[in-house]
Amino acid sequence: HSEWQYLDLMREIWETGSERVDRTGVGTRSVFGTMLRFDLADGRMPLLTTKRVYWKTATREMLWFLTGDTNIRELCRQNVQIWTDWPLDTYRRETGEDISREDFAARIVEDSAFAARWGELGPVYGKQWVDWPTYEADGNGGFRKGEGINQVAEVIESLRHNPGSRRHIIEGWNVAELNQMALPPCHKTYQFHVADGRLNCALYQRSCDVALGLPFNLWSGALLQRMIAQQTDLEPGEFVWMGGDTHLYLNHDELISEQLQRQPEGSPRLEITRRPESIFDYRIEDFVVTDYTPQGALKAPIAV
Ligand code: DHF
Ligand code: TMP
Repeated sequence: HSEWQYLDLMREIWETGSERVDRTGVGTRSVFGTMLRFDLADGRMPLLTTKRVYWKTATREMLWFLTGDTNIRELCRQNVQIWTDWPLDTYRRETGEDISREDFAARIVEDSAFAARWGELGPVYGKQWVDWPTYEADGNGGFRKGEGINQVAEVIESLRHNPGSRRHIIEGWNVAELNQMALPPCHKTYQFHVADGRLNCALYQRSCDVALGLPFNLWSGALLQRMIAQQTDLEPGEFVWMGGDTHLYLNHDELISEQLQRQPEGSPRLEITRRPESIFDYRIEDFVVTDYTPQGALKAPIAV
């Protein structure tokens, strides 16, 4: 079962990882340079069965990336709270107000001016993926903004017209704009590859929270691959995930010991029930998961 790769990685990090102080102050055990591989044939997806993974939440996030949006308002509207903690942290620090997460998310939804002021993550994934900024000479020795680059649309074009290319890349790491981002991209580079009529995808993730982030990242990366495969009339091939600093937070100890006692069961499949006009026209109803009967949810605190 392909999920053993995830569990083995978790065990290896917990048992042999180097303990290091990290940005959040929580502390991690970490190994550097890791790889997991999943075959997406027959609709199979890297969706963990040893705990419940909220794949609809992750799917809503992926659809939100594809719109180019970088404000959490649309996510909060759909009751997706996976990005709320970072703007909330900034709000609490800057105003000194001890607002609850629920009240903060409600205000983001109700009050558009509040959302514009406090809900913005900066030029993160969505912006870089579909509207990477360019600059051009204004003729007076200065520069003006040029038209943004839609990397997602361009990769789909290049997969259709030049499948043999080794340059099918979507990049999130815009060096010039990192300081404006709430969090510099973790899943930073996607590369696509066509061989034998199949679309392969490699994802490089510079930093990985194995207990909370990785289950989402595996699902979402494979989901993007499936949508692009559908749009380019290719069969889904292999999904190769590569991690830089691959870590477990020390305060996830209970989740880890519980999850490592479980065994993978069943192989969930994803059906995409419609073929939208373009990669930008998918809706949440288009995705149906079958054969998913996960073991119980496991909660753990996220390091902000
Ligand atoms: N920071 C850290 N420290 N770890 C992350 O994984 C992370 N991920 C981010 C932003 N910053 C991060 C974006 N992705 C959850 C999952 C993914 C995610 C953010 C948060 C999360 O909290 N998952 C919980 C609850 C899911 C839910 O309530 O829907 C989980 O149990 O999977
Ligand atoms: P860092 O910017 O200091 O590396 O912190 C980012 C943390 O968030 C780190 O624990 C990795 C985690 N993370 C994921 O694992 N997956 C994600 O998709 C995101 C956004 C973050």
